[in-house]
Parts: sequence; structure tokens; C-alpha cells
Amino acid sequence: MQYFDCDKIQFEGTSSKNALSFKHYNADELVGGKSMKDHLRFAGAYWHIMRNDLSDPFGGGTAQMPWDDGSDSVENALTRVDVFFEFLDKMGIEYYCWHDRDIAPELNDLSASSAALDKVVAKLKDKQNETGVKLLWGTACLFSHPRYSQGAATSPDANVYAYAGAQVKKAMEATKELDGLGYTFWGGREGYSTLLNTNMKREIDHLAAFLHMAVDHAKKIGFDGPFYIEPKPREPSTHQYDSDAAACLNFLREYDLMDRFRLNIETNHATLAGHTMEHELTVAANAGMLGSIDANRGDTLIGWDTDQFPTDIHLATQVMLVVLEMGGLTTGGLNFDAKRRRESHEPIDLVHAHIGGMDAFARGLKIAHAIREDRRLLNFVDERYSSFDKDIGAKVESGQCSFEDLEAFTQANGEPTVASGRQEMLENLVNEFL
Ligand code: XUL
Ligand code: CO
Repeated sequence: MQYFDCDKIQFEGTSSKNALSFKHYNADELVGGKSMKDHLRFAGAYWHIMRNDLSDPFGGGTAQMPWDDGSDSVENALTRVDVFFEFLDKMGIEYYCWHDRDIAPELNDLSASSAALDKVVAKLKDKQNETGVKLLWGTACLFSHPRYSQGAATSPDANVYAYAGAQVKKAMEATKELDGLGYTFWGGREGYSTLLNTNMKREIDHLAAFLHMAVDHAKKIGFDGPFYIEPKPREPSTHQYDSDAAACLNFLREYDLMDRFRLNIETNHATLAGHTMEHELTVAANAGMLGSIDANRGDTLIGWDTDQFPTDIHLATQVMLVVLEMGGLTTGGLNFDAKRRRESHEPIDLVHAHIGGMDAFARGLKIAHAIREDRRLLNFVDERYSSFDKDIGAKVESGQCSFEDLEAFTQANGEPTVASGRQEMLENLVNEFL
């Protein structure tokens, strides 16, 4: 049975008018000596592709899912696995990501849910072996069930905290069983609605203890991939503790978790935090902590997490400039944490949506590579800081400088002549490549 009304999507180049083809993404084409697929490491998000019915706060789902009987049965969950792998195969996507409750149902108690998860994981393992698809990361859904309404690892209730720990333990074991490359923590409801009822210090201490338990458990089960923290400032909670890359880094440093953790940066979360995506990526990369990317985009007219497909070529270019500068993704990838608009309800719309995201990133990659090869932008930035390469600047960078030295230098050299930042010239330069 085939559910997506198309053949495997092929690269046809820019002259093709076939909407069901790649115009730019050519998996094996080399960019700077490395294939596009190895640069980009695209991943499909199980929760959006298989479980998002496109409902919103004002109306129910519109997505047509002819394969899904709407039940919480394990059988239904197993059917979805076949559909999902058909989709990945047709798209040529070689990685995927899941939450435990996307792939298997939450049943009456923990043991029943875990047993259901085992059955689905066994099938996913067979499918991975058959196709060569790999698990980029797994995670536990600690935000949908009503028990987590006041948080999971930051719940005021130790019973809820324990449940969350049990659930993460199992999700980590499932990730390990599927040779997952990483494991993600997005703090769904780890935050608060009001400080009137919240002991922030205890909640954050508890969160750190929870993550240390995850590190310890990873050691026990031999899972050595990175853990990712995925920053997001709000939604669903009013204030989430992992609000942006800088806040996450501070937390990881304070609680001695830097070794085992990296950041998974998501575009729409960056903009919700009042930052650009390139800002968040740069903060993470500068700390040597950029692990993976949830590739989507927001809508400038809407103030919430719209999780749209990343079709903005300028944005994809900015992302790839940071990724290339840091030497590429290693364990991480570009996970399409993105959903179709509610109006795009047919299965084939999933194909169109992913073609758009993959083509936009292929262009972003080629453009970013060309900008770097051209070197004018890189040289400009090097030159802008070149006074720190010699004399007093070099002394500052070596940590050998004092205020007396700065004073003596200024007395000898007088008023500085400041060079232009040339923002507009550089914007024009980037546009030359778009
Ligand atoms: C929610 C979000 C999550 C994480 C995984 O905004 O981004 O789907 O990526 O829990
Ligand atoms: Co995400």
C-alpha cells in the first residue's frame, strides 16, 4: 500500500517545472568536497509528519490520514511506522526524530505504555535496518499528559517528577536500542505561570538533578551520544527556564553539565526569544556547544510558535554560514520541526512542504559556501578586528594588559580614527550571492 501519491522525489534542476522534484537539493552533489546530504543531514519529525492533525485552538484537525484509524492501539502505531518510512524513502531523508508518545500510545499505566513502546521500537529497528535510516534523536513527551501541567522535572510534586524520570529512562533506553545519535530535552512545561506559587531555585535545582540522573543512566546503558537542550522562552508556559541559548549555557555551566550536553537550536524559538536564528546559533557555536538544529521558521505577524517550513533562502543562508564556520554538524542534523498550514491537509502537502525546506537549505548551503569562498565578507571581518592582532590589541587578547598600559597607549596615540562598519555594503555583498 502506498500513501503518498508520488514516486521518489528526484533532483531535476532549476529548469524543471515539476512541483514534485528538487530544483536545488542534489543529495550526492559535492559542495566544498562534501556531499549535500552530509552537510545537511535532514531529519523528519515523527510528531509533525505522523501525528499532527493540523488542529489549532479554534478548530479540530483537517489533515487527511487515511492510514490512521484514530485509535490508541499498538496496531495503529505499527501501521504509522510503515507510512512514515514510505515518506522518508520518497523524500530521500535519512534521519528522523521522535517523542516516545508520538511513536507509541500512552496507555493506562507506565508498564503498559512501556510495553507498547517496546513493540513499536522493535518495528522501527527492523525498518532502520532495512532502509539505512538513522535516528537523529529521541525524546520523551513530558508536556501533553495532564500530570505534567505544572512541569515534569520542575513539577512541585515529587510524584510527578518520579513519573517523568521513569518515562525518560525508558525513552533513553529506546533511543539506545535504535542506535540514536543523540537525545533531546525540550523543557515543554519546565517553567512557570506565576512566581506567586513558584520556588524557582528549588525547581531549577531539581531540573539539574534530573539531568545528572540522565547522564548517570546513559553511562549505565552505554549511551554515549550527546544530550541536547532545546531553548525556548515561552509557550506553553509563560516563562520557560531554558529561555535562550545564553540562559541554557549558564544553567549547564552552573550545574556542571557542559561535558555531556549540547544545544539544539530552533529558528522559531530564537525569534520568540527576541533573537535572530543566527544570533542563537552563534552564541551556541562560540561556546563549542552547537549540536543540532530544528529547522523551521516563524511568522513575523503572529506571536507564537507557528513551526512553518523553512523556505526563506536568506535565513537558510545565515544558518549555513554559522554551520560552515564551525566546521559542520557532526552528531546533529537539520530536523524539520515544522508543520503544514491547516489549509494544506492532503498527504501530498507533506511532500511539497519538505521539498521546500530541503531546496531552501540546499540553496542556503551553496550560497553560504560561495560567500565563504569569495572571502570578501570574511576578510572584512578579519580586517575589522586587525588592531587586536598587534601592539596593544594583542596584549589585551593575551591577557597581559592593564589599565595603566591602556592609559599610556592612549596618551601616546591620541584620539582614534574609527573605521566604518559598512553594514549596507555587506548587505549588498550578501545579496550578490542570493
Ligand atoms: C516544541 C518543540 C518540540 C521539541 C521536541 O516547540 O520544538 O517539538 O523539538 O520536544
Ligand atoms: Co523543536
